[in-house]
Amino acid sequence: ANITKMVDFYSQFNPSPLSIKQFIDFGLSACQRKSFVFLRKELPVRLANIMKEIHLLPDHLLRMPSVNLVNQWYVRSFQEILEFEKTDVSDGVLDTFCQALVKIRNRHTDVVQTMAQGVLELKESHKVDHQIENSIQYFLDRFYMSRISIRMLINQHTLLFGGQLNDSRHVGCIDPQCDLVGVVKDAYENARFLCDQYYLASPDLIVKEHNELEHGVPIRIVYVPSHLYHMLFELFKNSMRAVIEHHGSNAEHHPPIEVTVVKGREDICVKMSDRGGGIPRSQTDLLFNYMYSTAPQPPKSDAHTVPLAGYGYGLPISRLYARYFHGDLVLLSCEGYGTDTVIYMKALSNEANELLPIFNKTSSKYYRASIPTADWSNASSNMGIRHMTTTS
Ligand code: W6P
Repeated sequence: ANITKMVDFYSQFNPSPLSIKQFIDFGLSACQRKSFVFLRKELPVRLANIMKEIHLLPDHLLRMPSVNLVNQWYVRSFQEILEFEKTDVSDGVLDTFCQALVKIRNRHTDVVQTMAQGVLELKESHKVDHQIENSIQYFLDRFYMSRISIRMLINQHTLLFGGQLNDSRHVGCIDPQCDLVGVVKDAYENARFLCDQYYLASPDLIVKEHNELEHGVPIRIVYVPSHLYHMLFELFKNSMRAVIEHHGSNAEHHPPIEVTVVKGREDICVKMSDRGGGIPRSQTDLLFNYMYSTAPQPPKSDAHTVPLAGYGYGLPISRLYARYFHGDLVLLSCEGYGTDTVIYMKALSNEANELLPIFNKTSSKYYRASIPTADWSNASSNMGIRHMTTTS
């Protein structure tokens, strides 16, 4: 059957979101056959759902060589998994499937960079209006979320069944007793290393821990430590840069970055507070805007010219990691003083469900409809002239 028909077929199914609890139960019962049978359907469904959206991208973007390349990777990976659609399940097939997943994961390693390159190509060759910018923001959030989820499925399967003996407490890439403060300190140390290298200075860290349910007991959570690390490392880099640049790298003293880690009944919160001078409220949304964050990489001729933070998709993708299991990442700045960022996570592993984009009529509308902006007053349409308006 031809590829378009198969994509159409699999895109009719909605992806099946799993909770962290289900990932763990699945991993502990560890039945490779069951996992194989689930994935040979679920992976094509998730791939097909997002492949349909790739084709709704603005034409100019779709024609950029980098975007084309990414699209080809998806087509090839989709085809490779369909090879297993109707096979009998033997040990040999299970092994081949694992190898296919590893190959697919490697093929898609540079998707984020390559899409960013495509956006850059578009910016440099065409005028990008608000409508196009909106579609791209909408698409990339969904596209990267889909990618996070597909990689999660592949990682779980290959870690559980890929042959490496499992001698840790981890269930695939999930740590059922993840030491949150430990990950905070680890991310801090690594960001600080970069900060020291670049600025010859770095702010200290103060960590406060509050376990509301079991006072004094160290906080442990059920989570994917690599996702947590990714978010924290990104936030630390941004906070450190703000602090050092606001106070000057020669300053006698830099105010520390304070991290408060809290476990409540429903939420787990990690709040990071810097006194880096903050940013105007009008600029906070821009930090999560892919178009705005797409700048040419500065030349990497020597280590000291690599900026600590502020280029690339670090913040919007960190927010996707938080949202992936129904958490969030929010930023609140007080211009002139500093910035707070909060990572929210679900405290209950059965509430931590994957948040997945689904392709349907509603999602396709976003790529055509213009943004409604005419139902609130705005300064530019209020130059002392009163218009008569009609509702239609
Ligand atoms: C700032 C700007 C920013 C972005 C993300 C995280 C922390 C901070 N601090 O000043």
